[in-house]
Parts: sequence; structure tokens; C-alpha cells
Amino acid sequence: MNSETSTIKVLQQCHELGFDLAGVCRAESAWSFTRFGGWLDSGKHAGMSYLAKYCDARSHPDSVLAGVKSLIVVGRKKTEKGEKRIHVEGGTIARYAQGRDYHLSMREKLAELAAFHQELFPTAKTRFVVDTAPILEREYAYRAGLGWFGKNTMLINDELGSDFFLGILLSTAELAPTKPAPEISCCGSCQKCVDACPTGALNEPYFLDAGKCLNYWNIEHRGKIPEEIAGKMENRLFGCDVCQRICPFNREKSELSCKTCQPSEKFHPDAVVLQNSCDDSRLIQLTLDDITGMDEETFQNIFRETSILRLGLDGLKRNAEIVRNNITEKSLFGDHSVVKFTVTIAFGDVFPNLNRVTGMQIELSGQIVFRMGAPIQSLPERM
Ligand code: B12
Ligand code: SF4
Ligand code: SF4
Repeated sequence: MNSETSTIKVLQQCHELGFDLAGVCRAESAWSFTRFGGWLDSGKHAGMSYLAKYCDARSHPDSVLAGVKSLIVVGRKKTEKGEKRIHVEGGTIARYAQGRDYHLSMREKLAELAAFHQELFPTAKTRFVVDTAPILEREYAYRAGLGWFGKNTMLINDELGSDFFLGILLSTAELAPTKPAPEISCCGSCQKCVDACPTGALNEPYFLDAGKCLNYWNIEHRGKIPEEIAGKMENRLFGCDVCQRICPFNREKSELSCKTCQPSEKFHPDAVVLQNSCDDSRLIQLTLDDITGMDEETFQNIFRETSILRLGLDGLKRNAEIVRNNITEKSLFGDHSVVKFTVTIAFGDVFPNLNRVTGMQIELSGQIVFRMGAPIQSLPERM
């Protein structure tokens, strides 16, 4: 069998296994490795030290599988039908985490793909990865033709938008490559995601500053979340979807698996909030109080096989407390925009617990900066 025929057979199998996207690229050095190094050097990886630790390994997929020749890159949409889903009243959960952990479903499908591949190439060595190995997945997904890079750093597919996950089957067999997307980015003059990000994490488009990204803080970070970040979480209990929900490539294409589930306009339209009327029998409804009072056994039972399990009960309780505080403040001071001021004194920052002055009202969850002698002026976002 020649390499073109092998590629066609593998892609057909990907389709049969239920992957929404699939392509093949050669296992060559990552051209965006220098770019990745620059991102690390500027400290944009925040506390994700594992990215720096295994930095060099990302220069070539050989570090993941010795002798690798081809990468079969697959993409799978978030599937929710029939899955357990969790709804927390008052708090939003990023769309990707509302059902079963995608690592599990992707790995199951990739194992089947690997078995099929082994039948085609009995002597080939393979390994599959989903986030679990030092490989620049989005670059190889671009090279295999699955999509292009958005200013929000997501890999975007013209048809599917960015609501899909990536997985890679590495193989020592030689397969003919598919073509990359015609454009490296199709954002053009749009910068909705950059403008909508609540923390300015995308101020340098195409590079995400994880030290400002709410996804990093309320999912990856362990320990206390700084006050200025906590305030910006508003009602986001787990993750943040703003830069994806605002994207025209998702807005027009995304569909809700449950017709009674509508995007919530109450706080933020970024995450899909399930309504009480949702008739899904596998829907688990919780309140913020349920979470703050939860014991470990209940946590394990409810969140088993979800992405939230990895955060742990302490992390989830931390987020629930923050959301509850944010909600309380919001209902105390109404929904109007606040004007922020800075007052400065020579002795450095004081009142670390005060953040915003709203006319005569003071919100208690932020910071005011005082510096001697300077007139009161507008306070730019301090992050
Ligand atoms: C660390 C990490 C994070 C970090 C940092 C994210 C980031 N943007 O860097 C945090 C915790 C914030 C995060 C959040 C999310 N993540 Co994440 N994450 C990763 C992980 C493990 C590594 C990414 C990484 O190396 N980042 C460093 C930057 C510099 O690299 P990069 O974004 O991949 O881009 C490289 C190339 O693709 C290329 N490139 C990228 N853009 C452009 C643009 C141009 C013009 C050019 C020339 C090149 C180029 O150059 C870059 C440097 O080498 C990958 C899995 C993996 N192993 O790749 C998943 C991954 C990127 N995450 C994913 C997802 C789904 C998410 C979330 C949606 C989940 C959520 N709601 O919490 C959010 C999305 C936030 C966002 N806007 O990115 C998916 C993305 C799928 C997709 N369609 O793009 C991945 C691929 C996991 C997977 N297997 O599906 N994530
Ligand atoms: S996930 Fe939220 S905080 Fe992070 S870059 Fe996107 S909009 Fe900004
Ligand atoms: S919102 Fe606009 S700029 Fe951002 S990724 Fe989507 S198309 Fe690109």
C-alpha cells in the first residue's frame, strides 16, 4: 500500500471513530519552537513551570516517540449528549468542562485508532497524546490542516470554530501528509476577543499571558488567587470562555445539545448556563453553598470523570467563595459601571483590601493605590 492510500484509510477510520477533524503531517521540528521559547522568556507561562522544564522536548516530536515519521492529528467537538453534566446555580463552568473530561473520551478513541493503525502497519511503533506530552499540538494541527491560529490563540476551523479538542497519534510509519490551512490566520481586522478579555490577557494578540488569564488562575493555580484577579472572575466558578464565545467563528456555529439550555445574559454571556427546566436526566444541580459545605467523598462522587476533579475540592471551594463574594458585592452595588480612581501617597500602596471607589460608595474587594501629591486620576486596569 502506498503512503497516499494509507493516509486515506486512516482518515476514513478517524471519521468512523467519530472524530470531527483529522489530518496528517510529517514529524518535523516545530517551526514555532522559537516563538514558544520567547513566550516562556517573557514569563507568560505564569506558574506552569512544567512548560519550561520540558521546553526543549517540544522542539521535535522525536522526544515523544523515537523514530517518529508521521503525526495523525485529530479534533473532536465537545459532546454532551448523554453525559453527566453539572450546573451550579450562580456560577458558570467553562463549556469544555461541563461534561465528561475530554482527556478520557479522546484517549479512548485514540486507542481504537492506534489499534486500527497497527493492523495497517504491524511493525510500526505508535504513541498517542492528548495534552499529556511535550508537543506543540496546535502547530501540528495547523500543519495537518485542521485549522488556523486565532488572536485568542485558539486553533480555529472554518466550519467548527474553536470548540474542539486535539489529540495526536504519533507513528513510525510513513504516511502522506494532508495540506495545512490556506491562511495562517483568518482573523483579519477583527479583535473582538482581545477587546472582550476581562483581564487584558490577549493584549498582545496571538500570545496569551497566562498570568492574567482566568483559566490559568481558577483551574491551574493552586493556593490563593490574588484579589485583583478574584474580582475579575465575577461569577466564573471554573474557567472562562469569553474569548471563545465572542468569536464570530463560534457564535454562528455553536449549537447547544439541550434545547432548553440557553446562554445566560445575567452576568456574562460567555458560558452556557443550564436552565432549571433542562430535562436531561444526567444533570446534577448544585448551589455554591453545596460546594463550600461539600466533603471529599461527595466531591469525588459528583465530579468523577470530569475536568473539575483535577482542581480538587479545596480549589473548587476557593472558587465558590470568590464567586459568592463577587455576587454579593454586585447585588449590593447594582449593575452600573463603576468609575475607578487612584489616589497616591509616598509610602506605597495602602488599603490592600480596597479596590474601587464608586462615587461615594466603596467596594470592599479590590485595591486603592495612594501616592502623595498626585491628583485623583482614572485608574487603569492594574494587571
Ligand atoms: C498550557 C495550556 C493552556 C494554558 C495556556 C494557553 C495558551 N494559549 O498558551 C491555559 C491554562 C491558559 C490554557 C487554557 C485553555 N486551553 Co489549553 N493548553 C495548554 C497546552 C497544555 C500547552 C499550550 C502551550 O504550549 N502554550 C504556549 C503557547 C505559546 O503555545 P500555543 O498556544 O500552542 O501556540 C504555539 C503554536 O501553535 C504556534 N502559534 C500559535 N498561534 C500562532 C499564531 C501565529 C500567527 C503563528 C505564526 C504561530 C502560532 O506558536 C506557538 C508557540 O510555539 C495545550 C496542549 C498542548 N500540548 O499543546 C492545551 C490546549 C492548547 N488547550 C486547549 C483548550 C481547549 C483550552 C481552553 C479552551 C480550556 C479552558 N476553557 O480552560 C482554554 C483556552 C484559553 C485560550 N484562549 O487559549 C486545547 C486547544 C484546542 C484548540 N482548538 O485550539 C489544547 C490544544 C488542548 C487539547 N489537547 O485540546 N491552556
Ligand atoms: S480565557 Fe478569559 S481571561 Fe483567558 S484570555 Fe480568554 S477571555 Fe481572557
Ligand atoms: S474573535 Fe476575531 S480576532 Fe478573535 S479569534 Fe475570533 S476572529 Fe480572530
